Order: sequence, then structure tokens, then C-alpha cells
Amino acid sequence: MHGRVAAAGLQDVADRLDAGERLSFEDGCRLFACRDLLALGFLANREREKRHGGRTYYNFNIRLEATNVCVASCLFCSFARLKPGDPGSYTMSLEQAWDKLRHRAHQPLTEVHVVNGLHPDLPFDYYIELLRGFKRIRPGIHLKCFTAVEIAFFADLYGMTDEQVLRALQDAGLDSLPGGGAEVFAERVRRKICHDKCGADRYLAIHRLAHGLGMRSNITMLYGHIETLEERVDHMVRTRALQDLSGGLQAFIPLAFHPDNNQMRKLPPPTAADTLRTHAVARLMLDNIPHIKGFWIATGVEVAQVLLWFGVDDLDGTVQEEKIYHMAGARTPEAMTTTDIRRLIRAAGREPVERDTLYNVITGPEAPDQPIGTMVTM
Ligand code: V47
Repeated sequence: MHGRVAAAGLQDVADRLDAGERLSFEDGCRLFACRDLLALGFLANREREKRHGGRTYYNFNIRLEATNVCVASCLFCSFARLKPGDPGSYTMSLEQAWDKLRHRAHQPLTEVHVVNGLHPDLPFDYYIELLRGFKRIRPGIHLKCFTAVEIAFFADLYGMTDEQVLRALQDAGLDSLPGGGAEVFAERVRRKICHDKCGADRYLAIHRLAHGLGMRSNITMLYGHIETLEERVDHMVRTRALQDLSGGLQAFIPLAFHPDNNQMRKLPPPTAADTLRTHAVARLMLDNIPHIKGFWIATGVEVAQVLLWFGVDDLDGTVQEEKIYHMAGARTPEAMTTTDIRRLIRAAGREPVERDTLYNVITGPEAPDQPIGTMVTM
């Protein structure tokens, strides 16, 4: 493989990685340009194994999208409806949202992940009570809720600062921020695909504020639409710079664009090769971010298995009730049991580790897997 790395023109990159040196923007562009996927994967896998060996993390979580009413008009979105009452729009009552957790009392869940549309009419109390209710139902559950875009929207709508919003939500039970809404940080792209939601600087500043308040967060990158490869590298470099400042990022999550039922439906979805390359480059560029997540709902289960040899060490979780990707054409299941996830990780030659949101180990690789069909987790 060493000869192959040299033949791919990446020997100097390999040497710098060995010396623990940071890769530059230009290196990132060269990595994307490298045609030898296996050489790239080999380097990404070395970095993955340095940090995590063969361990592959997942968690037992549920996804909740309490409303799809959204004043933003992102071209890639198949989930949002502009106004309450528009065909296909919905907004859960608090009781309906809490029921999603109550009905899963039998599941050993550790996380609720909430992402909503930007609803123009709900009072701030709706979100405060949403969190309080979840904590009443399950005091130990970790609430990873509201993207930085939602935080900025709340601040503008309710006449608060971003910090006031974060503090109020934290007091009500918010534990961390998910990574949604990052899309691509480059202004050129944002202007075209998501012009009416918060800009990159404010998005990053909100993550920095959250870290300052003791919360952890993730950052995503929506790839495979109109962005250039340079803009992907720029997105990674800006994420890395934030982490240098505030250190609270846990995972970086490339999200493969799904073209069904949205305004960019004429574009083809990213290929498997692009998905492998993008995750591998992320692992190599983001030297200060502990985890690279392959979101199996977005990549497909089969590609997610291969990603475990291309820099990815985390597969998100059981997910359950995902809507954003399924409305955009995802053909993956809407949920996996922990048995399914452990089996697919082992089948890829890796060691499954169930974690909580903060990466404390719940079930290590040594635990025997349940025979398929015997453990009812859904
Ligand atoms: O912000 C929307 C993306 C995100 C499409 O933090 C689309 O652990 C592809 O943020 N094709 C929401 N992507 C999902 C998200 C997420 C996912 C997994 C883990 C975590 C985490 C966060 O979904 C949105 C947007 O970037 N998205 N529409 C689409 N058609």
C-alpha cells in the first residue's frame, strides 16, 4: 500500500500525517483530486485507527421533527412546508411530541435528537416546554435539539440574543446541539441554496457560544449539489478553525444530497465513490475533531459499511421515525435495531460499541450480540 500511496502522489501528505502535521487547504484539494480511492482510504483509515482502532460507535436514539412548517426556502429541502395549513404541513402538540418518547418507555434510549422547521407562529414557551416535558418523562435522557439555524431564528423572532436563547433552552434541559443547518459555508453556495437562513459566521458563532456554556455539538456538510470541491475543503477548514477556538465539536458529518421532491431534483445524487472520498478527506483534514460520522440513513447501509474503512468511526444510531431524508427519496430503512447495527458493523470487520451522546461507552464490543430476531427493540 505504501507504493500505492506514493504512486498516487500522496507520499508527502502521508509523511506529514506521520509527523503529526496539519494538512493545508491545498492538501485538501489534492486529496479530492486523487483518483486512487484505495490510497486515499488507506490514509484516512490510518488516522481513524490511530484514534479509535477498530471501534465503531452508534447510539440508541430517536429522531423527532415536531413541525415541518418553515419560513426558509432552502432549495434542497423536501421536508418543509411554508405555512401552517399548507398541504402536507404538520405541527405536533406538546402532548403528541411527548408521546413519541412515552411510547418508547420499553426502549433503553439515551438520546432524543430534535430538528424542526422555522415556524413563524409558535411561542418560545413551546420549545421550553418541549424540553421540560422530555426531561419529566425521562430525566436521564440526553436532549440534542435545535440546529444553530433554529437558535438564530428564535433569537430574531423573540427579540433575544443568541446567548439568551441558548441559556434559556439549557435551563429547560437542552444538553447539546445537533449539526444540521451547516450546509456549505461558502457565501456563493448559501446565497443560491439557502439565502434566507443564518449565515456561516453566525452559525459558527452559535456553536462557539454553546461550547462556552459547556455544551457539545456536531457540524454537518451537505455535499453533492452545486458546491465545488474547493468549497467542501473550505467548509472543513472553517470547522477546524472553530474547533481550535472552542473545542466542543464531537463529530463531523458529511450528508449526501438527496434530490427527490425538492427544487434541485434535476441533479443526480452523489455517487458511492464521492461519498467514500468525502468522508476520507474529512478524516484527514479534521485533525482536531474526534469522530467522523457516516449517517447511514443518508449514505445507505451498504456504503456505510465500507465507510468504516474510509475514516468513519461512528454510524449515528437507531434513528427511528426519520423524515427529512425519506421525504427526499432515501430508500434506507427508517430505523435499525441495535442488533441490526451491531451485525452490520461486525460484518464489515469492525467492533461495535454502543455509546451515549457524549461517547461514554454503554455496551462494549465484547458483549455478545443477540441472535437476529430475538431482541425486540423497536
Ligand atoms: O440541515 C435536508 C440536511 C440536515 C436534505 O448532529 C438534506 O448528529 C440531503 O442535521 N438531502 C438535518 N440532506 C440532518 C442533520 C443530522 C443528521 C445526522 C446526524 C446529525 C447530528 C445531524 O439534513 C439539514 C440538511 O443539511 N438535508 N434536506 C436532502 N434533500
